[in-house]
Amino acid sequence: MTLDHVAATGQEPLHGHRRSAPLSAKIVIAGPFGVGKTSLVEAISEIPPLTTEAILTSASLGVDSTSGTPGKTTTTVAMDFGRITLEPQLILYLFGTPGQRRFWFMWDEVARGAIGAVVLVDARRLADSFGPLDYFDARHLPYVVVANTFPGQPDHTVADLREALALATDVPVVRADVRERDQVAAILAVLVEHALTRRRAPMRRPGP
Ligand SMILES: Nc1nc2c(ncn2[C@@H]2O[C@H](COP(=O)(O)OP(=O)(O)OP(=O)(O)O)[C@@H](O)[C@H]2O)c(=O)[nH]1
Ligand SMILES: [Mg+2]
Repeated sequence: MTLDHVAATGQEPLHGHRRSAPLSAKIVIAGPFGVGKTSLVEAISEIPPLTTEAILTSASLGVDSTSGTPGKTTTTVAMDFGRITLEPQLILYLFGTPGQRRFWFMWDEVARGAIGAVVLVDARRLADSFGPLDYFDARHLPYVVVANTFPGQPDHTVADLREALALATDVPVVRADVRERDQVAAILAVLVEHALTRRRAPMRRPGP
């Protein structure tokens, strides 16, 4: 993705003012409980990330299982926030959603004004991601799907994941370990590219 690419849309899609000023955009990091949203923001943020972690209590036992992530002791109760300068002239503000269902009412606030979303999935429990995917489909917000790397996960191909999650053909699907900064940077680049493509699409006219 280049800034010429941004300018080529002809509609100043991000929140920049002048060609010489950095452009900025808001990105949502979403997905079900414990799928790695906070880990992603912490891996890439160039500022100390703002997190709102609370200790998991017995109240969530039987509702949100940590059996697949035994090291997890906290959960996000409001949001995560981080910033990354993806290119010298492109700053992304990352907003992670809370994963527990009882906090999903916050998603509208967290997602407002975003150009796109990263939807994390855990291949061991794909059905948990249907709600988050439906959320962004209903709002026509572009997203990329990231299958986070967990131990003991089934060896799904990207094609398998696309079919199992009933994704549209243009939705990018990648497998990654979101604790790895370089992998997160690549995911965000794919998302920005995808969001720009989706913004251009309505302006396309049939050829002669
Ligand atoms: N093996 C493995 N573990 C991961 C990966 N990403 C995150 N984890 C671990 O899985 C857990 C995920 O925790 P979080 O990053 O808090 O997940 P979250 O989606 O923010 O969780 P909630 O906010 O509670 O919904 C942590 O214990 C991480 O250390 C990964 O790619 N591989
Ligand atoms: Mg979290």
